[in-house]
Amino acid sequence: MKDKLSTLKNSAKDIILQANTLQEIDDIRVKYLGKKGEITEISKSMKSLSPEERPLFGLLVNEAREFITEVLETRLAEVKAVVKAEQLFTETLDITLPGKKVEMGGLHPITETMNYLKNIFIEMGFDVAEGPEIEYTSNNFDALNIPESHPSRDLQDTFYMSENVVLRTHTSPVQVRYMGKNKPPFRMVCPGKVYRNDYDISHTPMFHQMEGLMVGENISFANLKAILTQFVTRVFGETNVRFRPHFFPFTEPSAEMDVECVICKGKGCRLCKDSGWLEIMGCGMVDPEVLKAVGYDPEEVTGFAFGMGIERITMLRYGIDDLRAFFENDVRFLKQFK
Ligand code: 2NM
Repeated sequence: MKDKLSTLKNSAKDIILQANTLQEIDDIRVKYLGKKGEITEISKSMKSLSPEERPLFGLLVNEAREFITEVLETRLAEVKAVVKAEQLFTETLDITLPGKKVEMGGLHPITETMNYLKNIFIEMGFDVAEGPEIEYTSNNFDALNIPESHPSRDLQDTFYMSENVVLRTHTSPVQVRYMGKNKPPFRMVCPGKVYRNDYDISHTPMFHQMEGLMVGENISFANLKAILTQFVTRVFGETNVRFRPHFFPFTEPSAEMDVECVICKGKGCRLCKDSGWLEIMGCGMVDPEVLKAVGYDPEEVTGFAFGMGIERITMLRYGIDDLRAFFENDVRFLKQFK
């Protein structure tokens, strides 16, 4: 019996040392130590032994089981190490390969232009204010001297939320609110979205504006011309400008400001409709009625105001000839402004 166990141990050891896979090792474990394994079978022969012989036999069987277990475990660790090493070798990844490219986004040309224009005014000492896009008619029309009968108040031109509430049709209500909270002297601009019920090749129901306002003692049309000429020079470079008389309900006198055509430099072309000039903003001296409406005394302070469309200026800056490009958000278009 002792010899039989000794033979079993040796043959088990030989087989185990030749095992090369986790599966083989497990099969060997079952073959020797499993429920129907050889060690189990041998221990069954205990029954046929005399009581005196049994303790020694038990000791030898246990010793054989422990021996085989230990050899198995040692081999198992070796095979696992080999499997791991193979894995590390075959499953390497080349960290020098270029990664998947994540494209950076960029600002929309309207946003970028708005920031650019805003900064020019900030450098000239202007404050920046924003306000709600849903406004009272009192701020959007009444305080701005726009009469009840004015066509811009028409349902056809303005989006009404209710009788007294509209989507602002310009950013001027921000200036009305600003004048209610601040005392002159001040200079401020208000960039933002505005809404008009108008939709065709050259109009979108939402567009962007920036308006400005400077109020104080003895603010004059000369100050208006100086500030706006400086501004236009910063945006378009050294260029001729002109002011044409115009009418706005909220300014008196009022004017439109033109720059020499950026394409033909005044010679006349398709863009400027052969006039040599491009209209870029409206402006004027704040009407005394507007100053009164916000509680200022027009005998003490005067002011100038102006307003421009951001889409139009962006188109002139970048030579974009179709307004719709701004709203389609085709990445091939947007990418060009990164
Ligand atoms: C324009 C043209 C001329 C303007 C006037 C005011 C206010 F609030 F002071 F009355 N804000 N904006 C103004 C004046 C706007 O846009 C074409």
